[in-house]
Amino acid sequence: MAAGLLLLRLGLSCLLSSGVGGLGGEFSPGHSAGSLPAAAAAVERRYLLYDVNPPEGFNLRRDVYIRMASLLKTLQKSSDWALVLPPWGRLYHWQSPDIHQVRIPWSEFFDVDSLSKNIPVIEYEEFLAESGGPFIEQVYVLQGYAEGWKEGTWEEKVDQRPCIDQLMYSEDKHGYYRGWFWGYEETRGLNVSCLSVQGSASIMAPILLENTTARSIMLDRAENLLHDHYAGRDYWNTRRSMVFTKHLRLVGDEFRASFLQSSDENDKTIFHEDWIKVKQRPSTPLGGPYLGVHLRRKDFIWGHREDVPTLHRTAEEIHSLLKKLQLKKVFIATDADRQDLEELRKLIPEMVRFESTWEELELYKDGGVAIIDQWICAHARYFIGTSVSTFSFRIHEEREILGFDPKTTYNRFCGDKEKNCEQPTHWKIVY
Ligand SMILES: Nc1nc2c(ncn2[C@@H]2O[C@H](COP(=O)(O)OP(=O)(O)OP(=O)(O)O)[C@@H](O)[C@H]2O)c(=O)[nH]1
Ligand SMILES: *[C@@H]1O[C@H](CO)[C@@H](O)[C@H](O)[C@H]1NC(C)=O
Ligand SMILES: *[C@@H]1O[C@H](CO)[C@@H](O)[C@H](O)[C@H]1NC(C)=O
Repeated sequence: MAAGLLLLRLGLSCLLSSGVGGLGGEFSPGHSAGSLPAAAAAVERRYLLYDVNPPEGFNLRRDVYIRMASLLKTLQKSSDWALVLPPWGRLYHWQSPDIHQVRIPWSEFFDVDSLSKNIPVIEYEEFLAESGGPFIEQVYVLQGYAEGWKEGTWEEKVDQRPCIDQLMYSEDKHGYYRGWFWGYEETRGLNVSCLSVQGSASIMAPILLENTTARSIMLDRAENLLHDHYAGRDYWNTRRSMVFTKHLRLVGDEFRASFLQSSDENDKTIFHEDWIKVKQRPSTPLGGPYLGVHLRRKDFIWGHREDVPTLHRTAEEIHSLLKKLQLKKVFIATDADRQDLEELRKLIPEMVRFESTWEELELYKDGGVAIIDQWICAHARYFIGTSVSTFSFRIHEEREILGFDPKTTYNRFCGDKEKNCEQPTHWKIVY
């Protein structure tokens, strides 16, 4: 189960076929830019849109963005494309009541100028304005192969196939397709069809370039595509371009200063907003004088996973780390429910948390609060997270970008009775 889970969480194909290291490697499009007619440059730009399976959370979606960005880079080699940023909303975990949490533009969470230095991106509302209305010419719903794959015979492929699951789109009386479309009810799809895919994101390039002339193409269930090259330079460039929006970073920094005696100057955590100018790993920072912890609870404990510890065991581990690291403070980011929080407070009286007021929550939204938590964990002297949580993975990456010693980053809690408690993999940053 663990390998399958990790596969989805990382979007890696190489975990499936042992010994084939080059799988999911760089893709070369069917034809080079040079073979295109000269007039191609004058053709209007085309739009790539995408969405992800509704139950998937914020941090897996951030990973799918990286996969789509590499597809876009492949498309760019042949013609002019822009990636349309799928508005945030209706996420299963964003359940704070009475707060409007749909149609949230990316600019609420990420610095769009920084994203633009990696690939051409536009917000959905810009797409509506630019493309002349709420129409998406072609929707491809991505799915696996009904017959599955045969063990050991991994090949990359994509084929038009009948839809396996019930289509989440329905035809209206004008023959247009209606669907979720990120909460934009007026949006219509002109054509919806299903594609079975097995492979990395860029296997879609020939289809988008050669099999359709649609100017706007949406890939739904885009998480079915894997990474072109996980943790390579292209991956890290896209990851580094995903700079959190400034106001959220500032809230995190103010919290560090007020409650954790932590400042960039003292901690030697230098963050360059203009990521493109950073050409090498920064010198190793010290980090703030606190232990950073991410405790994923909720659905991670409902399944009684053996790699997730009890709160009692968690508290023991935290206290032993504080002693070993000679730290007094522990910052805890968690999705724990009220009851768990009360118990945590008893077990770890020195716990520091970012607790937002209703007004703050309304302003930053659940996604913003999660980012603030991640930002604070990313600046800690030492971090320990939860096994196979993409929320924790994104903190690893943020610390890798800041240049932390991997020993202080790639750590996770072990289940109370876990025998082989393998620690997270160090994915080394590449510039
Ligand atoms: N503020 C905050 N929110 C959290 C924390 N841990 C989990 N969450 C919330 O719960 C969500 C995590 O659950 P999911 O929706 O399953 O997905 P995910 O973001 O891909 O992350 P994982 O499930 O942990 O792999 C996050 O997106 C947050 O909204 C935390 O430490 N702080
Ligand atoms: C794309 O076009 C090629 C050539 O016409 C065809 O063989 C292939 O089946 C098409 N693929 C899809 C997914 O439509
Ligand atoms: C819809 O798209 C599919 C895949 O490109 C194509 O085979 C089909 O002919 C299209 N249908 C219409 C009505 O255009």
